Amino acid sequence: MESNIILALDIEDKEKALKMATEVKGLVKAYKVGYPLILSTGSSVVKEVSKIGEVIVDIKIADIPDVSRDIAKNLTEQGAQGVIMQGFVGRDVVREVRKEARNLYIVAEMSHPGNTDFISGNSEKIAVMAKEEGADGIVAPATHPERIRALKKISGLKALSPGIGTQGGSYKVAMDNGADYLIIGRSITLSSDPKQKIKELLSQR
Ligand code: 3DU
Repeated sequence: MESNIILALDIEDKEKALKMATEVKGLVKAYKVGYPLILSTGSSVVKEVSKIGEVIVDIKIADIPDVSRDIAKNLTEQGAQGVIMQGFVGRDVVREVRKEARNLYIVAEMSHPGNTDFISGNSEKIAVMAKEEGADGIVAPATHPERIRALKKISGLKALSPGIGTQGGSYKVAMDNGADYLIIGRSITLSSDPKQKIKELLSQR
């Protein structure tokens, strides 16, 4: 069975990140590359990781439509198989990014406490928009698994769920609530045996 784990490569060192990616190759569905790795090593790291496996770039694009589209184009040209953007910026931005992203994942709701300040009150509308604008999936929090279920039902899209392990969410509970892919970082990357840690998680399926 194909792995449902997306490894968040939040490692601020290119050699370490590439070594980690190589070590767990075959045990993860994709690598998520975000600000920590890109800002410390340069965006060409996207291409380098993409030689090892599928890369989803998570810089949570949230700019005006034209700028957001050009960011997505740049990332796609560098080898990103998918990009993650914020949904709260609105439909016009989503439409432009959709033109340049191979796979487009839209953050509907987040895993941290401040999510309830502004985002969660609009997350259902974001999920509907994601569906209407042809996104490939939504990002929904494993820290609130009932929200994965609700937002997945509303959107009918695949759910990518971060917040497992270090942030308190559970791999099994997230899956039981409909998560299709589990975004996991530190509980794997900081483990003394990342491969074994992934195998333990996958054995809960
Ligand atoms: O907590 P972890 O180390 O497993 O990392 C989670 C990753 O998922 C991290 O890269 C973060 O940027 C991303 N993420 C969230 O944690 C929460 C969200 O709502 C969206 C993305």
